[in-house]
Amino acid sequence: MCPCFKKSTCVCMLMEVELHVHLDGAFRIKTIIDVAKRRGIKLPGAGDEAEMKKRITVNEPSTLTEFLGKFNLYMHVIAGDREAIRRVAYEFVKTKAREGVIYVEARYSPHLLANCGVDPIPWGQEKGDVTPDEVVRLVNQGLSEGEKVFKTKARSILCCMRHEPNWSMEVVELCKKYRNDGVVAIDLAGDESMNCEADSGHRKAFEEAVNSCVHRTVHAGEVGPPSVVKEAVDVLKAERIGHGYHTIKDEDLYKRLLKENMHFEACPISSRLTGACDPNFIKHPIIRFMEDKANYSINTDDPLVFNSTLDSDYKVAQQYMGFTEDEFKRLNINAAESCFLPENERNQLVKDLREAYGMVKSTSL
Ligand code: PRH
Ligand code: ZN
Repeated sequence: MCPCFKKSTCVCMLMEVELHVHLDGAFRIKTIIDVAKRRGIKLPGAGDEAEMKKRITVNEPSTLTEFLGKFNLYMHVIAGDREAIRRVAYEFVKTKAREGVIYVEARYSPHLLANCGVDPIPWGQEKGDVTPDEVVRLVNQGLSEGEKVFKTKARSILCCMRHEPNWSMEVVELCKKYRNDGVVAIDLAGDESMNCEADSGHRKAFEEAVNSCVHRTVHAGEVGPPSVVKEAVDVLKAERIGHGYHTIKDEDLYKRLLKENMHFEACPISSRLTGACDPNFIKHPIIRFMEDKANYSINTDDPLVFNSTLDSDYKVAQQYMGFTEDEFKRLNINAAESCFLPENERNQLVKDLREAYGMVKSTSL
């Protein structure tokens, strides 16, 4: 991303860290069409790329529930197909490398990409033989192959889904099993507007995560009230908050989280299109985060569905919210400091960014 925003071929690329992006919200349309052809799956709009894009993307402010419905249009194409799952993970890293991202944490639900060992089998798929466990192995392979080729470090976060508390214990067990193979944390995603209070299935899973030292982030305060954020922090022991915009409605909670240096994973374009925030960007809560020097990052969330890139999210912040190059550097350093890598790798990432931003002298000189 070019911090000067003026020259399309500017060489002053800003290195970025992205912490909140859903793998299954970042598939390439071309890949969905390709895989559908190979598998003989009929697509809406007869698989025409422009038509598919029109149907899948949300272009005007909508609701979180409606937005989540978009996944129904394409998930069945990729789910349950080993080659496709590995491919989307590999391509994901390629896309992020092109955007200037040096470290990314990709999140997804292993259950939503499986066609066996999951109840109910999602997306109306026939029962097959791809389990959530194998999904994790396939994604790990795709990400690590991508990392080798494109040099962007990629790790993953496994999502529990608010409407499927029975899956959550297995999610945390997968986090433990694959902690040395690319999985860095657990998340709770899905429709917060419908399942405000975390079910005991999620609570038990997050308790196990705490006991097993698995890092934790939770989608909270995206469309839901501050009480969901409070529950995420106090009950689920979240170390980062996915979105968290509505925290600012509870001044005491917000001040407390500022003091505790809680990291907010903000996603500006997403928050407008899901109706999470006022559609007028000049009223966006991340302006408050910026003014208060809060610990937050800027992320895409679901670039396929929002027809966005990390660049477009940064541009929105620059054009409508008064973000400066210095603030972009600060928030990326915050992201690096709040990432879920082991300490030595995290410190190295922070150091690399500082050097790239000209904030410290390179030690190799
Ligand atoms: N808020 C809540 N859930 C979201 C979001 C948004 O940030 N974006 C994606 N998801 C859900 C989708 O159902 C997706 O299939 C799942 O998270 C796992 O990536
Ligand atoms: Zn999300």
